[in-house]
Amino acid sequence: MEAPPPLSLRLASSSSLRASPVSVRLGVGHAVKRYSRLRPLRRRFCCRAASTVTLLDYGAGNVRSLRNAIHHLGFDIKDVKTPEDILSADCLLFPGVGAFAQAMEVLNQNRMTEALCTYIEKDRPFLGICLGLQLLFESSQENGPIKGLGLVPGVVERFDSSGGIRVPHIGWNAVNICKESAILDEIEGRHVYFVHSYRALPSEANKEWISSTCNYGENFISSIRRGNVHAVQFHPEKSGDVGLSILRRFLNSYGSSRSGNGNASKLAKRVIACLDVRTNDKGDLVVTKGDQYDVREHTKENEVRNLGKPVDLAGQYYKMGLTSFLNITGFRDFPLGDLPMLQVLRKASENVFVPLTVGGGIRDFTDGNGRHYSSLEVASEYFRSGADKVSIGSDAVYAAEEYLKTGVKTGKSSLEQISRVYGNQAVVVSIDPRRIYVRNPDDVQFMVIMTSTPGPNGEEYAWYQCTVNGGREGRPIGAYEFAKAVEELGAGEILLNCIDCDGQGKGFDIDLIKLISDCVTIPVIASSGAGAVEHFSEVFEKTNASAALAAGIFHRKEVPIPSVKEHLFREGVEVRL
Ligand code: 1PR
Repeated sequence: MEAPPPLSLRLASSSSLRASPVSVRLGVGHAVKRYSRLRPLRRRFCCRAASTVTLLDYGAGNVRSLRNAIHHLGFDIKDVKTPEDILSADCLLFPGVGAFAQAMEVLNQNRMTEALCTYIEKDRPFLGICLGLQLLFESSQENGPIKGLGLVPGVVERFDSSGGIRVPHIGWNAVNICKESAILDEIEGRHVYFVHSYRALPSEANKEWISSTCNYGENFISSIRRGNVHAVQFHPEKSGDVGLSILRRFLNSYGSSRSGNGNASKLAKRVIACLDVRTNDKGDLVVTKGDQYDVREHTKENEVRNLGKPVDLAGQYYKMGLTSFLNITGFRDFPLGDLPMLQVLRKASENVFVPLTVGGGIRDFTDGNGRHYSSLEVASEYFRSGADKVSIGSDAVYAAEEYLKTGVKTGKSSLEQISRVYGNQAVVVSIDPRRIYVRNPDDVQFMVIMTSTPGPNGEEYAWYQCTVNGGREGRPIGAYEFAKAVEELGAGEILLNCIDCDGQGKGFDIDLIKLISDCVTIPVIASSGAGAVEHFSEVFEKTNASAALAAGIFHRKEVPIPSVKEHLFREGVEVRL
């Protein structure tokens, strides 16, 4: 398999993948002058006439979702290859996923910076998304300070988690429209999808630009607009129908409007459907479901439990919520050789406009021909195939063990490599712990808790042992120690499974989820054991989980996702309906 191109405009491939750490030392003040040269509002341009949208894809993260959304809305795409492609664009989209420094390095290396500024200063139709908004500001503190395009006054800084908010800001949140923005007319009271750790704050100097703010511990800038120049911090291509309407309005340059009538007011709790995917004995890729991780039917044939086709189920879940794909045998396969899984992802992402997380087998790998692949290459292929976030399981356990032994961040682990290039918001760590009962807390060196479900011999204490390879091998590290270590190594979110509860339908392991969600500042997804809608309100009531995941009850259609959301709504839990 040809090495994926490095983080650069999809011009020509080159040999080495690793983006060299960059930081451009910032001289103060000169950037500010730029925006004052912006010409005042003159006339509104229209993309519809063009029907071809120019896309500035600098190769980081999941731009495939935006491509799918643009095609879904009936437009063709022209990729930027030269600065002239920017200047001659009728309508330019600039999606930015990943890290600020890398993005600026690629723009500077490809002489795109000047062209981009000129295009925007000419008030040409422009829509920046996420990093595509942040790069318009003077600079960012992300691995910096790093100089930005300097078109909008202000510095992009990390959310302040000292007040207890979890960073990254991941999930569905509401925006407050503060000026007529044309493309945002329909989102008042609706949830849109955010995934970021850095944000720009409103100030006297940039207030004329701001079209909406969002509250997450503080009011930050969620969109700007000036004339035909728009940019949003959230991801319209991942915000379901509301997001598609924003893109449609920009591409159709506004068109008819109707006001939003939602209930959105703050960051919503997320409900996630998980598809555990593997090949069955016939070699077909199926959605399976473990019974405490045992995915084989307890029949004479002992087949792999088959609960449906991945793309079909993903398509069904799209309308209702978020989806995760876990390639549960990725630890023994080589993911880049597992074309069926990549094809499933590409196919599923064509019609799924909510975030997709994909995991399984992400690690450095040497194939049968002795060709070495880095975990960054594996993750890049998942992102290019439509993943918004990648989930790392076994490889993160080994990295944490090494880190706890040496106390040194080598920067070489898959976790560190991928979060450095794509941003920690794109990296989930999946934990597969098993509950181990002990008579006395001093019996083990790991964090032990008083358990609310006594052991088989009445033990009152338990610790949670991490496992690898799909629960097949226990490791000398506790879930508590592991969670804290991976947060330090760059994880942006934790998917907290529980082997004991998996597929049991008796509810989430509240003890475990409370232990972990109280010891990290990144979002935690509760997983394993959901059997009824009440289990979801219970976990949000009793723990600081930011999301709750289920599999069996959704695949077997025992509990429809909408009924979970309606129940949570009735219980006063903010959810995206
Ligand atoms: O270790 O990086 O190759 O990743 C492998 C990934 O596959 C990990 O995320 C690991 O959690 C997952 N995995 C491996 N083996 C299994 C298995 O089931 N035998 N499934 C497995 C993990 C657990 C949950 C499940 C919940 C909810 N799936 O995601 O969906 O327990 O189920 P429920 O609602 O029915 O109770 P690597």
